[in-house]
Amino acid sequence: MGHYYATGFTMTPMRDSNFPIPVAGPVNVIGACPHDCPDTCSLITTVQDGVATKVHGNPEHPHTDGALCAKVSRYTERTYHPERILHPLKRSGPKGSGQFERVSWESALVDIAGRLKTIAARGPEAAQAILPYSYAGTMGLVQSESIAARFFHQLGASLLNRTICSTAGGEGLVQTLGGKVGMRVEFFAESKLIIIWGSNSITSNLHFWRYAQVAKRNGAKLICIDPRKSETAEKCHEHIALLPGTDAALALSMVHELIANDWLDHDYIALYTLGWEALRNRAMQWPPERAAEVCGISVEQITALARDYGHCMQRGEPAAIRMNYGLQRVKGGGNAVRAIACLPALIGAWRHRAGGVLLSSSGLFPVNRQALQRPDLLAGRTPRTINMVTIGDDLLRGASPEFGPAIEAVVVYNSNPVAVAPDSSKVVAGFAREDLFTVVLEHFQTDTADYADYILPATTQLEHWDVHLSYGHTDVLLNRPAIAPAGESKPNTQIFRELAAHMAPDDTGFLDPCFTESDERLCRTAYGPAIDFDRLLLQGFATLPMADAPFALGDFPTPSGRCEFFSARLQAQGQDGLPNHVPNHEAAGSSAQYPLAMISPPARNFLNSTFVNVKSLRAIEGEPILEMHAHDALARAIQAGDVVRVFNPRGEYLCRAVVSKRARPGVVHGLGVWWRKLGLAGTNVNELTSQKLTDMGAGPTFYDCLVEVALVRNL
Ligand SMILES: Nc1nc2c(c(=O)[nH]1)N[C@H]1C(S)=C(S)[C@@H](COP(=O)(O)OP(=O)(O)OC[C@H]3O[C@@H](n4cnc5c(=O)[nH]c(N)nc54)[C@H](O)[C@@H]3O)O[C@H]1N2
Ligand SMILES: Nc1nc2c(c(=O)[nH]1)N[C@H]1C(S)=C(S)[C@@H](COP(=O)(O)OP(=O)(O)OC[C@H]3O[C@@H](n4cnc5c(=O)[nH]c(N)nc54)[C@H](O)[C@@H]3O)O[C@H]1N2
Ligand SMILES: [Mo]
Repeated sequence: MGHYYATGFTMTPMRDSNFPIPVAGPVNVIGACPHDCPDTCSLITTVQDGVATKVHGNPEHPHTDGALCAKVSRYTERTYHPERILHPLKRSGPKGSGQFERVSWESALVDIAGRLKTIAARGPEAAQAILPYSYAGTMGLVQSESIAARFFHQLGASLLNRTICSTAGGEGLVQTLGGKVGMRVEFFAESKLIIIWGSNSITSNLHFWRYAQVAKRNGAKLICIDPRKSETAEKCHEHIALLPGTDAALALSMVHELIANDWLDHDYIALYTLGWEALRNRAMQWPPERAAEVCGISVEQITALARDYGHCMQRGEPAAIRMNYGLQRVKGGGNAVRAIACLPALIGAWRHRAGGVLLSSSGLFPVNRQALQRPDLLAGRTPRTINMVTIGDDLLRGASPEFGPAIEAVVVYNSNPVAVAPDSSKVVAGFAREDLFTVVLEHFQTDTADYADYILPATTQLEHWDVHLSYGHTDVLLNRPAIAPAGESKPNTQIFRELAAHMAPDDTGFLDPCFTESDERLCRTAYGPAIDFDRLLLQGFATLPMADAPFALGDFPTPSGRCEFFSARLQAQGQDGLPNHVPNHEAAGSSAQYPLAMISPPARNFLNSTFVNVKSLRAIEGEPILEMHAHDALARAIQAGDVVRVFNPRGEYLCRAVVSKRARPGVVHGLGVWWRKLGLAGTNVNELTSQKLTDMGAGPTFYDCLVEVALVRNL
């Protein structure tokens, strides 16, 4: 059975809601995993008589290597889920009641377009009362910000700063290495030392872990730096369980030790870095004793870590660091990433293709966002920007000269803010506003969709076209539709095309041909001539042309072309020009009333809040839990399996306690982003997290959160 590549699928202009679907079978259709995960797997969907029977990992794609995670191998269960939204729905009960009635597409589109037109007709100032809210439900470049972005640009709606995941670390990288750039992931297999820093690779970067395993078999040492003894930490040779938000102190102390022992590549530093003397002075303020105190670990752990790293330099062996975004969801997240990103240059690790650091590779992809998103449609208007992290406060804000108009309408797609945004009680109160008009494009009736005035049924990745980049490898992927759209669902692009058509002719700007560009065309537009699209159509993936060791001879994409230990741009913004330890907003041990630091990293079988409603996966996760150390449990008379109340001034959350060796004293773990309505008492962990922002990138501080925990006696 060959892959179903060409016949009928390509080239002919097609209506986007009318895919040519293979009728006989079985056939294999090549696609891409749409989820917000560094792995961006190449998928093969087996289709029999128009029905997707199985989703496999593509054995021909080197990074996927024929294997998928448990979640996506169950993709058909999600696609054919009995609760899939198949028709447009209009609210029929009170706001938030989750009661809806089926309506036609035409009546929904007429009503929604009418509401948006009425707001926009009051002028450019008032148009900003409309807000798009979207993130990475699909990472596809076409089904995320293409026609949707054009639509909101033409409308003059508020812009959205899409900060909820990675902007602190992203900015840290940009200010140090010059972009979201780094090692090619496949070369981790050749490393002799791999430091897995703020990442639970087995949960959230499985295909990287496969390369790390190859390295381990070839004698590499693996060290994990994570407050939690994660699935990954327990399989590494060493685990350093530092307190949340103390990574910069640890990294600076490593620099201290590299200097003290002269484990430095002086040539690399002289030729390819900027600000060495200044960094040196800074690092000398971080002897291991000081860092040990801040990080809540032993001096020996720090000196041993630095020795392992320094020895690679001495032996000429490649040392690699895999950071992930887990370490930058704290106040000092940007500084932490900067401090860590300085390390490879100090030992000249970049000289080797298996040395250096990788946090994100997304900056390596030559995506033509201007062409996809058409910011020129703003035509001189400069709408305000809303930070998606502070959606709770912003929905509750009245009009003011600083803020502009109160938000009157929100269009949500590819996101579930009521579950994933911090400080949920505010988010819920905001979405519950009677005078807010909310449209949600979704597959399911999520916590957010419960608050919608209209839910519009969107297609899944098996039902639409897209192209992808990856933030964990360096291949472009193509996704072909494998099956016809379920029910009356439509791709996001098509929904915005039809909304645009309903805005015209009142707003003739919506008659621009860019609002009728097909998905297949948009797939070509995304990379322009940078990628051989015909090859992509045939093979499903294409590797970016790039050097094996891109920074072996400096050549960083910074203004100076060097690795910038010192950043003049940061200093010009009034920031510290050097990386430093920036204590958490809510540092462990700083409050007697709320003595426990809570982090809430991903649960393995969910992806953010996606998959929580897939029964077989929820069955593996069981119920919402809080992992805590035996010492902290005992002090509160809590036993394994007890229902506990986790609380702070922002709210409370009921879940089941797991007394666990994964937790260190003083730190508790509220795993996963559960749907509120599938939790124990209708809330989730974000009831406790705050809307406070990071040092750089205006990002969220989900893992910078103090709580107290108490036993619940009657439940
Ligand atoms: N299965 C699964 N895979 C996922 C996701 C998911 O929800 N589920 N989420 C996806 C998304 S959105 C992203 S952004 C990526 C990256 O996802 P991330 O959210 O970065 O998740 P992880 O890579 O698992 O890294 C989180 C790890 O960082 C640790 N951590 C928490 N605070 C700190 C700290 O202050 N310092 C250090 N050193 N470590 C800390 C946590 O204990 C956890 O083990 O993964 C993606 N992949
Ligand atoms: N406490 C805590 N909170 C967190 C995190 C944490 O670690 N702890 N992680 C944070 C991080 S890293 C991130 S990235 C955010 C993620 O936040 P979100 O990007 O909102 O991610 P999801 O919760 O996966 O919700 C995505 C939604 O998009 C929908 N969707 C998927 N594909 C499509 C499509 O093609 N069309 C439409 N219309 N909808 C689609 C899915 O059904 C799903 O409901 O959450 C953040 N929140
Ligand atoms: Mo994320």
